[in-house]
Amino acid sequence: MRVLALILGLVLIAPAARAEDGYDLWLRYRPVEASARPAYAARAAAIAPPGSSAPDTPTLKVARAELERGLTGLVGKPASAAAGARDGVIQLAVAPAKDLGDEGFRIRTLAVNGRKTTVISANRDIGVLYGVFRYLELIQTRRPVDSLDLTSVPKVKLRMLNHWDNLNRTVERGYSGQSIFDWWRLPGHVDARMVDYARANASIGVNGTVLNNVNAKADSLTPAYIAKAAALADTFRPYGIRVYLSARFSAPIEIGGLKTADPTDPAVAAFWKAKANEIYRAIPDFGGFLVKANSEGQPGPQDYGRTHVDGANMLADAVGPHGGVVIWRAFVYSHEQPDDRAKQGYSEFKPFDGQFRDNVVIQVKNGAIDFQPREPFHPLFGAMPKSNLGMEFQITKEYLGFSTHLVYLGPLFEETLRADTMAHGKGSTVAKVVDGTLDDRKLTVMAGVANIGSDRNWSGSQFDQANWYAFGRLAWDPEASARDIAIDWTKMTFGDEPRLVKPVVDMMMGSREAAVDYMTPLGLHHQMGEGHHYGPGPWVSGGPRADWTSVYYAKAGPDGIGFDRTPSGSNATAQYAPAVGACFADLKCVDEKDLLWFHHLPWDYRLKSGDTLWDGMVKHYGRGVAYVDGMEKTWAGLAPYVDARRHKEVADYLKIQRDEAQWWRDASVAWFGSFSKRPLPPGEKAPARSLEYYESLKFPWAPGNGQ
Ligand code: GCW
Repeated sequence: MRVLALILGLVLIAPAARAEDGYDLWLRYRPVEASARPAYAARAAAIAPPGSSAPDTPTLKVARAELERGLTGLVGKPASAAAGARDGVIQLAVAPAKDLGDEGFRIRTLAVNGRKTTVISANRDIGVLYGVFRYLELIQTRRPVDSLDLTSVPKVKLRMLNHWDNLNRTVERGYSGQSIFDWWRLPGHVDARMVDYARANASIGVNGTVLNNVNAKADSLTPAYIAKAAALADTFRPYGIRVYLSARFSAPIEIGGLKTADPTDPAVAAFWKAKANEIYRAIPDFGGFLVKANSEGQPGPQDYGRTHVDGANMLADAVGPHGGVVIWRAFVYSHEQPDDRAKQGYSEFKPFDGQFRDNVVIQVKNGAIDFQPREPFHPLFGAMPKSNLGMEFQITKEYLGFSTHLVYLGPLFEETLRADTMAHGKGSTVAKVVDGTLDDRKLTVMAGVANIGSDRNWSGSQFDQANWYAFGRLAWDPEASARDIAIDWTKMTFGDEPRLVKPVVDMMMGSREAAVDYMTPLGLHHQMGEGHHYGPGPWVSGGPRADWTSVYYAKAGPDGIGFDRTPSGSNATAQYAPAVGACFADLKCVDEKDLLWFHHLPWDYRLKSGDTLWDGMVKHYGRGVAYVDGMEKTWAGLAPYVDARRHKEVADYLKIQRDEAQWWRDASVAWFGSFSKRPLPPGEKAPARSLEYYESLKFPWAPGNGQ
């Protein structure tokens, strides 16, 4: 009897207790609450069957399947329109529309044959798929769908993920398990997860993916691996996603039997042409090559006394006839170059403006150093009007606490995109460089270094999914608002409970500033642990090169702290438009958030708050820790609104983050205090342990560091 009761009990509670683990991402399609359900159900009662305006292409098939799946979850299984539904039919249509381009869509409520119908239309089937995802998002975020008239066209042409995934399934700077690309079993077996990967990306408009690490192996270009990439391309194609490969510049030597990879050597050019032809035979819509050349030890044209232009154009000529592109990274710096590392990308690329082929894009990191918690925008934005210039953001949080810190990157992306380069006067924002409108460029790119891995929750943490999502939304519209995006994500990910949405969004919105505060406040940068970049390491010095050390960037000493990039220092400020550079160089104008990025200042320098620089720094660290404290408390109070498993995972991570924020604060205060030799401001606690203790910590197995 008792056993029976137990079994019965388990059966009864099972549906409610169904654990969510984050696998469904923002595409959960859980039932709309009873009060709102009938209204949505009435609008979405039936799906029109394929017809002449929407033939059954693979993309339209998946669009219909997604619509059915979404509606079934949200409001109940839709009927087939042919079965005589009256109002509330949803119809997909491919029809010419001048203003929609290749990928835009329109969603309108119209009377079709006397029936109130929602028509999702586009020039091409992929636009329809994007429209379907948007329509489902409208319901998921509880917007009215009664009388719709909505048009959306992506502003950036290539919206792509860059996977830093290795062929052995390790992921450089990956904190969410192994690579999701199972190279060994491909092409014989394509994991079902690849379809969900494609769905998720299509739902946010991502239309390209680079499958392998920019620190590339030539093996990716061998026939066996081309076949593997082709199997992925076949899987992704219905979702509008093209595959790209990182190309190792020295591949002609490693797999082509040549003695050189000199781009001006005809045999080398012939190798690449033949290689491109071979790839396009297997993958007719192959996107092209991504190249990291002459950077951090990677081979490149400079090995032969040639230039970035020689290298990029030679590859561009190989893929050009097939419609492919070459994305050439501007993340270059050399240890033979003693100049401020922040200046090297600009110095190397700016002189080549106008010399790259039309199908070359120069991909520039958001800032001039390396994906720091905060960087001023890269000076190349706005400085190369005659070249295609793409944005590279890092979605994976190499320098922002890995996947265990809750740091919503929307505000970081937004801050960079909204920054004004002043290239053509006020309003010349980075967003306008990226979307091509500033200099009328058509081939535009926004890339994000992926944070996706084999973890069930894809991104290593529930909240890191928001960074993937926000990246996609901002690539579609670089002028979108990080807060609006956070609201949508939260509703879709955790549900439309107002008592949950507002606190979660508020928490997310301040989380990046908090990380800046507890790691590198007031413009400090690159103070992380050596190599793996885990935890604080402001004392890191020595080693093969100065610009891999923390002391190079902070320049702390008895006299003060900060990197002088004004005309009296490295003069990096001169790489910006005059008005921007002058402001950065001027203590009265520069924003304090960038203070120590541009200035070396005495410990007693007065901040706007009236605090000395030293006191202000200590307070910033403390503020960051306090913010994480607050997040922990807020989240604990949200337990009633979040399923237990995801709630616990987030709570565990916040505890880790709280401890690590404190560690960052204590270690930094201990280290910099050894130079400032000033007391802590009143009320601030001394670090818990000695400086020697913090310096002694070693993390040989920190994730994301292996090849
Ligand atoms: O930030 C640095 C990373 C490297 C990375 C490099 C790059 C792929 O520490 O791991 O290498 O940037 O962007 O090329």
